[in-house]
Amino acid sequence: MSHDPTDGTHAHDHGGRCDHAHDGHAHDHAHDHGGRGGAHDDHAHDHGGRGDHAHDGHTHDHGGRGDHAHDGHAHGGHAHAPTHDRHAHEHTHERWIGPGLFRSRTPRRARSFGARAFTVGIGGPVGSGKTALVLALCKKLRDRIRLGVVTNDIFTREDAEFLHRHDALPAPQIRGVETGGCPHAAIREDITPNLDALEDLMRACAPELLVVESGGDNLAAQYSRELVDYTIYVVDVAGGEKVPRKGGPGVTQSDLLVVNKTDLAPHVGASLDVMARDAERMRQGGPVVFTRCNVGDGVDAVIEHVLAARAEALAAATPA
Ligand SMILES: Nc1nc2c(ncn2[C@@H]2O[C@H](COP(=O)(O)OP(=O)(O)OP(=O)(O)O)[C@@H](O)[C@H]2O)c(=O)[nH]1
Ligand SMILES: [Mg+2]
Repeated sequence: MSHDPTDGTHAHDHGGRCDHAHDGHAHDHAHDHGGRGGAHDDHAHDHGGRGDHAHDGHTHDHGGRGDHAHDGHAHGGHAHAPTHDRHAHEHTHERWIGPGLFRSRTPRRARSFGARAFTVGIGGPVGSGKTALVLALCKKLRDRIRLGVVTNDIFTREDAEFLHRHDALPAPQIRGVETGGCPHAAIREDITPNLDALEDLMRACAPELLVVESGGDNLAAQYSRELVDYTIYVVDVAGGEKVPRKGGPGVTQSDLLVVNKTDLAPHVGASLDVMARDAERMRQGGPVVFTRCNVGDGVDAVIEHVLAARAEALAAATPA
């Protein structure tokens, strides 16, 4: 993105990946920021979407976080510094008033699942056990339903390679995306590489259930509902008993919270009862599953939640 502070206009490049058309308009449009590059209260947009969002004189979706002021110029979750290189994603972060509530989280979008199967997003902090959960899901589900998996890493395809090495699925059913920048941008604001990978998988193997693993990130990361139909947020006990009560939208608004590495509780002085109580309170009773993903414990309960959500979504699917 370039920005001219003298006249307050800037054009968006979105890291070079958004040169695609958005329902008839190209996304490298210029905005007039009224000479100060600041208040965006006259327009907004959802950079998570590449399809059906309308720039009709500037409606936009900031991910259900409600009205907020844009300092600098924030786009769907983070405020950009005035100069941007392709991947030097220098930005300051927007302040949210709160982590949001489970019961008022953005609902799943009604859609047809022909072009892209029901999609589950797995997020969570670095090393919490996301890939271990993906592997366990693959092992337990692959004989029941055709799966496709997309992993995200910043500069490698390490997680995809790990899944290949452990024979999670036949090789063509696993793709790795190098996000090149903030992992949360790839699941929220600039989801095109992930959507492309998922749609490629559909063309190649027609999975009936898709899983996309985010790169490890912080407690504020959250998936766009345009990318995934169901969100799982994985935290781990080793991060400390406090993690569920610290909140963050992943903890409060994910469809399912997974608390992994229960075996490590005695080693870090964590009480699973306290974590369960805090999670229950923070999530207004939303579902929480305790797991040991590396050995598969608790993963059957995760599968039940996922398959129930998929069945519900398919029953409500719109025609293709
Ligand atoms: N003790 C224990 N270790 C686990 C468990 N689940 C995963 N691990 C280990 O934790 C480490 C990190 O697991 P990953 O699955 O790679 O974590 P991740 O969230 O995918 O990590 P990133 O993708 O790098 O953010 C690995 O060494 C796993 O073997 C568990 O339930 N208990
Ligand atoms: Mg991983």
